Amino acid sequence: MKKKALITGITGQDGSYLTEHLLELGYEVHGLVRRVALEDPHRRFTRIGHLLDKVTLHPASLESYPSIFHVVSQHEFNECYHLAAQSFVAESFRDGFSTMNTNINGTHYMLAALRELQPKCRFYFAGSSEMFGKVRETPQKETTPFHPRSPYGISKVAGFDLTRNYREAYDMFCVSGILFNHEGPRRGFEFVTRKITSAVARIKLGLANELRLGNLEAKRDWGHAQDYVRAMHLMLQQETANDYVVATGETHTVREFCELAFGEAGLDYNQFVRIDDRYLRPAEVDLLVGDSSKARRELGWQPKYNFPQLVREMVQSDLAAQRQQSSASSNR
Ligand code: G4F
Repeated sequence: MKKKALITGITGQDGSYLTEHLLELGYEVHGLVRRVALEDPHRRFTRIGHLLDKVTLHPASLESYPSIFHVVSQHEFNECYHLAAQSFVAESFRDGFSTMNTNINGTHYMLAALRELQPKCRFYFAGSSEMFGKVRETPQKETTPFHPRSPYGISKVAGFDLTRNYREAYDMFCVSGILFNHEGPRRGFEFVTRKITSAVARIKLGLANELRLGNLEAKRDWGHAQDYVRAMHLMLQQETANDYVVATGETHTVREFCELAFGEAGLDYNQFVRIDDRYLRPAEVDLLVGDSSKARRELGWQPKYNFPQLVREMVQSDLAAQRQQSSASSNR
């Protein structure tokens, strides 16, 4: 019997990599998507366009319990990966209310529907290193106290607590992955890594001459999303439900990312990067670096990509895409 997985956020970076991984493992994959996305597949399904004939998509909204209840009542799922969220930290400062509504209620609705209809379905919650915020110790691990610094971080702490509460109160197999930043060529353009690598490509091809950024000294533990989705799956294959930190254990500044990314294209970042106060945050998370020894020991997980490989792949992919776009428009 094929295992059935339900993924919320299937159209995102992690959702698309996780879908590929589960399909390779022989799963039947279902995804929860907004109805507007189904009506605009060319624009909304760019990351899963190549998978559309291999997955089943269901319209539902994280803001509507009945729509989630309906999907969960239609199929018997073995595993549910709840990845969907308003995940851009800067946006959560602009509209904390909708971030909280979507992220907290959405998680609660998923858990409540599963408890009601399929309490045996294993549940994965996409926790975040943003929960550590103003870090109390370095590196951060599963026992490090949370001190979130943004509405987004607060919403993820609430989701983490909800997940643990369903595990403890209803004896459900519910786990949280505390994932540090994870990137790749499918990363959204609003996040700093992709903002940098896409700008490098435009600058290299003479289509732009500067890149405006905020805090260059912020430090992040950046891994590759393809590595991190393997950890999500492994967490749901364990005998007992447990939470895990997933991280590389290395930290780099945004400045270092710039240096490497521009260098990959033979450019000097000093000539192009400008500081713009608009990209500074009201409260910053200065330093993140994770200790994933529990995941490595218990899940047997380890990343395949290192930092320079991640940066290289992102820059090369953006250069190729930009070249293709430029030649397509010059042929028109
Ligand atoms: O790429 P970012 O926007 O990611 P951030 O805030 O660390 O959050 C990401 O990782 C979390 C896991 O730890 C996820 F939970 C979350 O959903 C998201 O995926 O910013 C990284 C750093 C920040 O310190 C930011 O202040 O880069 C700094 N930065 C400097 N200039 C900038 C910019 N970030 C953005 N997005 N844009 C800038 O111009």
